[in-house]
Amino acid sequence: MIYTITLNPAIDRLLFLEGTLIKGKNNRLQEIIYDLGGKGHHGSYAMSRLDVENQALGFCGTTNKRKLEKILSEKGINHNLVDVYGKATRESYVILEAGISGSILITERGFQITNYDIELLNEQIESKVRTGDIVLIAGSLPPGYKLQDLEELLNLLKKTGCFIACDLSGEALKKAVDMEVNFIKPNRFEIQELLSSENTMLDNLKELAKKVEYVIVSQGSEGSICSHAGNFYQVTTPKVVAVNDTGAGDCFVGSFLSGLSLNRPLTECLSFASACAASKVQHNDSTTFSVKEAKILQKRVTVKKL
Ligand code: TA6
Repeated sequence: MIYTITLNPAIDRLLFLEGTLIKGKNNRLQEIIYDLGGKGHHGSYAMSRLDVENQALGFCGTTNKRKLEKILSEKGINHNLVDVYGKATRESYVILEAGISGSILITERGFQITNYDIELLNEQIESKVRTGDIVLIAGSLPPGYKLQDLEELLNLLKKTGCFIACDLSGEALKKAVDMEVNFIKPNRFEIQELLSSENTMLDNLKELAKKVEYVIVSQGSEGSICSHAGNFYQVTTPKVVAVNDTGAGDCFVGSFLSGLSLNRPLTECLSFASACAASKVQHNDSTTFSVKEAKILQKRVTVKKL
């Protein structure tokens, strides 16, 4: 079983502009669409699309709970979220300019979490996760959720003997590395910040590989580099016309972990995840990708052992 944990959930509000974003001008909207937000939720979406059993865990504000629940249900995501009373799940703004590739993402900080909420979530996780499960913790930490809380959660997961994947950043990512989780996905800047900006990226990766079983360094349109079991792989991204890149990294992680859970060879997990993300960026919302399209794109992905 795979569990995803989204500590700081979101609802993505996609703002489609009539033209391009210009300061000092009234930038008119053509359309607004709501979509799932939050990195763990997106991971769950990818897994569900790939028919890999998973459950989305984490927090959910009660005041707009119906809105998030509706999106989760529409997307077919099995979930069991801890209610945080009197709070609203944040909205993230994804701005899409007409005829311009990519998106602008603006996020709120999220609602305040109390020790009581954290206890409820930890209890739930403890009762569900078993040896051999995969647990993905993804996205930012909400206000009130301290590094110490993350450490407690990681310790709790370690005790179960599950595979721990973390798509975190900043101090939270550092903590995940210190605690030697099984998977991380820093970008090329984060890996330098984690270790030393004077080292080459590959040297830093070699250093990280001593602590973390799978490290995937995302390099945007240049693809990614993965380290595992003493080997290093350069993975390309098929060239496509990007419409909305929001959620592409999450789609990669969800698809990659799906492949691992099915015991697929690493090179196949990497090429398929890269293809799923390439399919995702061609769609205009935060989640959609086509499995059929990904299978075709996968043929254009190369995975080269370095
Ligand atoms: O990666 C995309 C996304 O999950 C968006 O859906 C958005 O809501 C945002 O990231 C949240 O990121 P954060 O790092 O604040 O958890």
